[in-house]
Amino acid sequence: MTVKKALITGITGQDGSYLAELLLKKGYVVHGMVRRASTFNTQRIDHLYRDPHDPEARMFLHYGDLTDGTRIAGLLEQVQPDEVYHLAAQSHVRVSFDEPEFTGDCTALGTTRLLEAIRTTGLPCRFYQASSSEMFGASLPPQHERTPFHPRSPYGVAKVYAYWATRNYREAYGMYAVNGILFNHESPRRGPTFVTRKVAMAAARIKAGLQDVVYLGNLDARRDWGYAAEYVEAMWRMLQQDEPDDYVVATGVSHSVREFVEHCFAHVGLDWRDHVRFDDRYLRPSEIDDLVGDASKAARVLGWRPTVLAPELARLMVDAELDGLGQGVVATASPSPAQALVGL
Ligand code: NAP
Ligand code: F7E
Repeated sequence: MTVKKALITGITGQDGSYLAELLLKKGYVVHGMVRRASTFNTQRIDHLYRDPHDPEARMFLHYGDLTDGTRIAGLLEQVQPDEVYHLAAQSHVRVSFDEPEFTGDCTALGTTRLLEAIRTTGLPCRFYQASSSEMFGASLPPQHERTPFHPRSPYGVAKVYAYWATRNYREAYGMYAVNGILFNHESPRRGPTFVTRKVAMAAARIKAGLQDVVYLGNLDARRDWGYAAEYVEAMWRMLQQDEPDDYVVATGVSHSVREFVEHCFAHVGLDWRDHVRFDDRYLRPSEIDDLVGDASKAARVLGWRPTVLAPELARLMVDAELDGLGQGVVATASPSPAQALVGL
């Protein structure tokens, strides 16, 4: 049997790390595009890495950036993947209001650069686009594949562009290109400036006596939070179908930020009201009030169903933080000035 080759952009991110694990377990050879940084940015995949000289090595990393189309085309020629999972993006909604131009370049045009590179190299590979529930924005829940888009952030706007670019390449060139429209999904590997991880870290650190309060913004927003490790399975299934199509992936249940906070603090026996303070710098110029995904198509066609819902997710994320603190991983769990800048 021939071994399948996958190229993952964003392999160093939350989803990229879980997807790399999944594909390696399925016997794939995995290539990942990594952007150059002055510090190491591979912590989430270090446990998967083997020296490329090792005959057992099946994961290979390559430098590349979404803003560099020439490099992307060269990488595709070199790797010749069967499947491309395009997960890289400037993915922070709040930051996208500060950096709308870069977000558009990276998150919107980056997708066109990849699609165009696939088209011009003529590779018969399948393409997955990491689309987002942020595209639905102000459209009322429950949101499904036919719900109109009304994005509420530069990030959402960029993802709508990338969604349509993916559909256009499918329709215009017959490419196997799909959109996975994923609702919020979280894990202990979530970036520390997203609200679930920020709150899980704070609950654990407050319990351990390392800090006293955490500053948050809008507690009324409602999100449909699932578990990232389960969502990458849906991505893979989308690329194994006979025909390319787009799918919503979600739990179908929403909770307010306040409820998520309550779950995290209750898990460590604390009353959140004693420890949560408001800071308006975490508000967004325009917000999304309620996202609830209808993933019935993914259940029907892909056979995909989530099992971890928000209350369990909150507990598992807090437990992971407590474990980290128990093992003396205080440095990584401690907010730094740089993290504070981007909204921790
Ligand atoms: P993440 O943790 O923020 O990871 C983003 C990845 O993109 C990282 O590997 C990052 O590299 C890379 N990246 C950023 N800018 C880049 C550039 N200019 N060139 C190359 N790589 C770049 O995001 P995630 O939560 O795993 O999400 C994966 C994808 O799904 C993203 O496209 C996101 O927008 C989308 N999405 C996420 C959710 C969710 O709830 N998590 C929901 C819907 C859609 P560094 O590690 O060097 O920063
Ligand atoms: O915010 C509110 C905030 O930053 C969730 C990305 O993965 O999911 C993610 O985007 C909610 C918002 O995620 C704080 O206003 C309150 O209503 O965790 P978040 P997000 O904006 O939903 C979508 C689907 C993606 O595609 C994105 O890539 O929480 N909130 N207080 C806060 N949010 C943050 N970050 N920090 C706070 O202090």
